[in-house]
Amino acid sequence: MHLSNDFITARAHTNIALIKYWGKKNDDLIIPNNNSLSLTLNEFYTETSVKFDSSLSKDLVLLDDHDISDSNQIINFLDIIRTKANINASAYVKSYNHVPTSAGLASSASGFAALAAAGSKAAGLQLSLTEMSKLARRGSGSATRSIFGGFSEWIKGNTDNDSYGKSIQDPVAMDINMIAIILDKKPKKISSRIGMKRSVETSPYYNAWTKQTEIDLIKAKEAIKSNNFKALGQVAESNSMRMHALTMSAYPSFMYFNQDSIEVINTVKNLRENGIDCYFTMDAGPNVKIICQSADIKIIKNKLANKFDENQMVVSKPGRGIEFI
Ligand code: 2P0
Repeated sequence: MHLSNDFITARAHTNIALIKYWGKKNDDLIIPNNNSLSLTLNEFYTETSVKFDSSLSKDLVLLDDHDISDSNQIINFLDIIRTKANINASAYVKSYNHVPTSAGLASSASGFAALAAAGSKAAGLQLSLTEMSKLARRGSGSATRSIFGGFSEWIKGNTDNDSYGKSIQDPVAMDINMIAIILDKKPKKISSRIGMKRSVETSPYYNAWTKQTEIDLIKAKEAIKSNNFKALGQVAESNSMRMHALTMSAYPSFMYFNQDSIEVINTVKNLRENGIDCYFTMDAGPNVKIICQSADIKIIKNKLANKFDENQMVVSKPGRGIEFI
């Protein structure tokens, strides 16, 4: 393989699932139990530069200028790239998360997507987007979808070779925004990796989840195809609550909501009762993302302004897929 002499830099945007990934059938290869579907966002992204250098004695990994070279998840991922490229050299990785007003939404999705793109190219591999997506998946499941812009789907598959992301629609045709309501920047107490495993192993509702999610996915894809914002919002909100029901029905039970999350959810429902077409989705933490159309952003932010600062309400639009810069 021909190693690049210079750093290779890639940018990946994070994504928020409208139909969630929650549970694996293979923990090592990160093969999920169900397909998922997401919107890549323009405001949150990671830029990562990688160089493989045989004069280095070990991998050096900097995230926002902090040394995180002891991260097993990243070193293992670099090993996967080295094996694929048949090289031994250690890597120098410099990564920066770009999140407005340090929103605490930096995610492993944009991080591993950017590392897969920059790392594979720096190692001399020339991967297609599908192959890059399979590689990103080995770092973190949600990264599979961040290779693509707009709406993308992660096809669950069964093996390392048939579990990958694909573009559903990019650029996005409908007017769709996500307002991330930043309620807590602290790392979550129960990581999604541990939380989803506990849900698979102990929630009596887990089988119902996988069945229902197949139905939700069909509805979401139809809504995207027919440009139906309302139908997409409705199914995304229901699917998110079904995912959270798995945390509450696990043993020991756990919850990602806090009091502010519930307040934002109730505000969204109240706005809807008053004719504002908006929906919510939540991931493995208390932050709520409000799904809305451009004309309603102002009224939604105003409604929340008595409780939250302007910099706690970050508006995103659809973002682009992986880019080399
Ligand atoms: C998703 N989440 O579809 C779901 C919904 C959070 C809630 O993917 O174990 O960091 O690295 O594959 O991708 C977050 O989990 O988990 C996630 P791993 P990941 O976006």
